[in-house]
Amino acid sequence: MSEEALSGQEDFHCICHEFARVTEAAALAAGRWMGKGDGAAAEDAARVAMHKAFRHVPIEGTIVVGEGEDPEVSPLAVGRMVGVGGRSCDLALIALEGANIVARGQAGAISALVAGAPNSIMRAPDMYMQKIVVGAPIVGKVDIEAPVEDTVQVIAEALGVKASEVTLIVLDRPRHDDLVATLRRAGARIKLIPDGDVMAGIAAAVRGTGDHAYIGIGGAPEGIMTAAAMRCLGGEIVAKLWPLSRREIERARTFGIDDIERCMRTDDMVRGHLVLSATGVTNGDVLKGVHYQPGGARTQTMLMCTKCRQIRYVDTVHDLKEPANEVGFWRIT
Ligand code: VTB
Repeated sequence: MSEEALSGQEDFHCICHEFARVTEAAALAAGRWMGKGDGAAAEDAARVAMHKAFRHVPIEGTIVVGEGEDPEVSPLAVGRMVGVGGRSCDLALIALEGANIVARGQAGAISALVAGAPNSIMRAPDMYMQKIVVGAPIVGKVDIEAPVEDTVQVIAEALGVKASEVTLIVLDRPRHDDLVATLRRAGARIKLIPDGDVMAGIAAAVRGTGDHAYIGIGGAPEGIMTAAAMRCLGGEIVAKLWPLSRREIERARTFGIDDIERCMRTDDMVRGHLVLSATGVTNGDVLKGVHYQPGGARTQTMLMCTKCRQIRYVDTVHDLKEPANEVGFWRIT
């Protein structure tokens, strides 16, 4: 199947909008769990809703980055097929990025998925990945092997600001204590986040958020999702897998990754035309979360499509009244 298959170049009828419904469904389900202290339940709800929503999408989608690695156990696991049939595509998905964020009612949880032509998305085991994510003005300038002090300097120069004016997002984890100390010595401003490094990367690449880069060690699946976002946004991820054991190195080999030390850039992780849909679950700097209103809910989705060459903010009011009215009455608040 050619790369055109996803968007059907012949008549240029792109189906990217279909994917927004899928992340919206997952976000609507997860949003109900905000602040309830149960991240696992929020995640389960998002997964069930996402899986159900795929029943209406005209694709033959193969999950290459998914929810778990055992297709027997999880319906959204790597290797499972979703969709009602149609165009063949690869999918990378995270039904709920930031389960603990939802559990605590904090900022920045999303539901996200990426679709591309077959073999356009890297298969990677569920392990850690060291990443630096930057926006367009800094593309090609950062190096994952460079000392972080130098990285801060490079970012500052590319943006035309002082090192003390650069804002970096870092996952709040003990493994980042040294990194944070070094960044502080370099003078940078730091935003520590509890979870959600896909959204952190997007925030760094989108203008107007005040965030300039995401740096640190997070999940590899999230890294691949971020690579897709960077392709759509014109930013860049530089990354390296971060195995914790010999077993993980061997597992990576079964995914065809022989050189675990390899430095990767965006194009090593994703290629060709891509669609990325991300819907806010809790309010964040880039996306609003699910808001409830009489008889329904409102969601905000960022739908990026390289084929359509569009980034759309899809603001959707969902009629959730039961039973559904034949003629809807809308009060958009
Ligand atoms: C990050 C973060 C995710 O996993 O990738 C993180 O962005 C990495 O794992 O939201 P640890 O939690 O072990 O640090 C998540 O937190 C999802 O679990």
